[in-house]
Amino acid sequence: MKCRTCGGKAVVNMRQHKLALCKEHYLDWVPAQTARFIKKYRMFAPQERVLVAVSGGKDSLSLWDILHRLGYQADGLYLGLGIDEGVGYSAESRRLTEQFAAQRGLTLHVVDFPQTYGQNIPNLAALTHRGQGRPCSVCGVAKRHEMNRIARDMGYDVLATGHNLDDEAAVLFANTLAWSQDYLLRQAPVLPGHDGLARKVKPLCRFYEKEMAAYALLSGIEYIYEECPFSVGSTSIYYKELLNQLENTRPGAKLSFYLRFLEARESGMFNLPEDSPPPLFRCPTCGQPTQYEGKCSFCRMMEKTETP
Ligand code: Q46
Ligand code: ZN
Ligand code: ZN
Repeated sequence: MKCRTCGGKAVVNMRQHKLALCKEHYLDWVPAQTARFIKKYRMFAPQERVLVAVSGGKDSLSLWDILHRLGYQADGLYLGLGIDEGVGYSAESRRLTEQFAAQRGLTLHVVDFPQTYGQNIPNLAALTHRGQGRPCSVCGVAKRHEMNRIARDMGYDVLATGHNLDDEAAVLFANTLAWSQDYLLRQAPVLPGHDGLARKVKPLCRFYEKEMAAYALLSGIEYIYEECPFSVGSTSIYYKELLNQLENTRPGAKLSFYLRFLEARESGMFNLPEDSPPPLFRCPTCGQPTQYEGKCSFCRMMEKTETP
């Protein structure tokens, strides 16, 4: 297999794009495509300050690397969830993230939940009796709250996450099975900011997971291979497997599922005006935007952990 650009030996063959590239040209192709998606979906302008949510995994570290290589002003935010018991997941992911930032001289903000709020995420879930053994819903509320808080307090224009095509296609599949119009409407490469809510962007949303793994590997990025132990057995992993089976027999199916959805969404298929989201309220405790009047879900959750 030969590189389409230089005719040298290809190391990556992307059947879905009918494209094979050598290492050098693959490492050029990924950032060039990312720059194209950032422009196409109007994610952010060159002078805007970007906060990248980094977990220590291949996608978020690659995203940070790409934005840095493209010359964007991108700083990192690492959230220490305190998921360590037996596995040391948080400790290792933090070490690799800090190492990545130090090697490139990048600015990294760290919020450690046990230190800042006195509880790790599994304990928070147990104390609030949410999640039935899986702390993911608590984790999601906490992460969203902290990401928005840091973006707002530190004056970032936009919050970027490393969601790839496999992530997006799995969420889309779940929302389509349930025909959840609200969720379908909220799934897009860019969610505009409003009422104190930071703009959110997903610059990697059109890259297959394996493309990002190849990028991280070929760029020599050291990342944590293990997923969070609580992701094992999740529905989203099951949907990813199903979509991979489909992709194996029909290369490109995953990408076309996602892109056709974006087109349908753009054409107004879901019948709700995207640019007029419902106005948000302000949480009286933390000042963050919230969907309903009164305390935000994070503050209500934290209240339950206080001993009377
Ligand atoms: S939500 Fe659940 Fe993830 Fe939080 S507890 Fe782990 S698996 S990290 S994306
Ligand atoms: Zn080449
Ligand atoms: Zn609040």
